[in-house]
Amino acid sequence: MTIRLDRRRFLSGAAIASTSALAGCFDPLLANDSQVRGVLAKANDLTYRAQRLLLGSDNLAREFSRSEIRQPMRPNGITDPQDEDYRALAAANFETYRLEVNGLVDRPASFSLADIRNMPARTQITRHDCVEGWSCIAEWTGAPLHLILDQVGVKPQARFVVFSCFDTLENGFTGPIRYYESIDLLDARHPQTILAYGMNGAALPVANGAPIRVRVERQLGYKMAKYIRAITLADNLATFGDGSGGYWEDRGYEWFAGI
Ligand SMILES: Nc1nc2c(c(=O)[nH]1)N[C@H]1C(S)=C(S)[C@@H](COP(=O)(O)O)O[C@H]1N2
Ligand SMILES: [Mo]
Repeated sequence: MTIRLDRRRFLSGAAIASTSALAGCFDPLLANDSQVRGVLAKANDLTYRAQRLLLGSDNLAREFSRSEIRQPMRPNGITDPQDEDYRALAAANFETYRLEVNGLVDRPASFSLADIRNMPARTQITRHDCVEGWSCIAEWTGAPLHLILDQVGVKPQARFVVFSCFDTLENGFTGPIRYYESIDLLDARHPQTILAYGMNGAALPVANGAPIRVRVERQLGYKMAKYIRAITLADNLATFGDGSGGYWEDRGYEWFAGI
């Protein structure tokens, strides 16, 4: 576990030094020091293997009781996407929303919010840990991701589940850069990995990712993509964003952010 502690210390040190508190998260590697990147990438690989061995594939993250709910569920990062397609959906109360599921699947499909709400639901009270060092406890309700994966049929060569989001964080050379994230199939099929549409007994608020955000309870907050537009099964991450598996990963964060 020393690797993890070192990483945390590194990140919080960098966070204090950083002046770029973009959207409430920090970019510890803005300097793009390739040596630091290389070391971190190796440490991340070790952390990933070690934690995968320790955690096994089905160990549950701790769940809490209702009286332990610690609020507010502090909204972080983008909290009110201004993208036109998203505004139109929000104005229609997400009745026209479709979740696209594509890539390495046998039967690409799209699901309405009603489709997702009609699936067997799972409710869990869990702690959300942001890399910035704060945490809250909230109750989440949603459809287990494995149910959706089973409906579309995952091809054997698929290794990753990539979440594409509606919200734009910045404008890049080739156009707007939208949030995205990815996890492996072990986490995707984990019983606590849900596509959440409910929080604390009410519909998921826009600030927290309406209409759908993923919960990946054994990893840090930035893995839990909000405003999910599409889910793509892939055999590698090179063709998404800058190729590191997520918006923040492309800016130096670890891909495997085990808690
Ligand atoms: N689409 C999208 N998902 C996102 C973010 C974001 O900016 N956009 N921020 C991430 C970060 S850093 C955290 S800590 C959590 C915050 O979730 P909350 O707003 O429900 O607290 O969402 C994560 N998922
Ligand atoms: Mo975060």
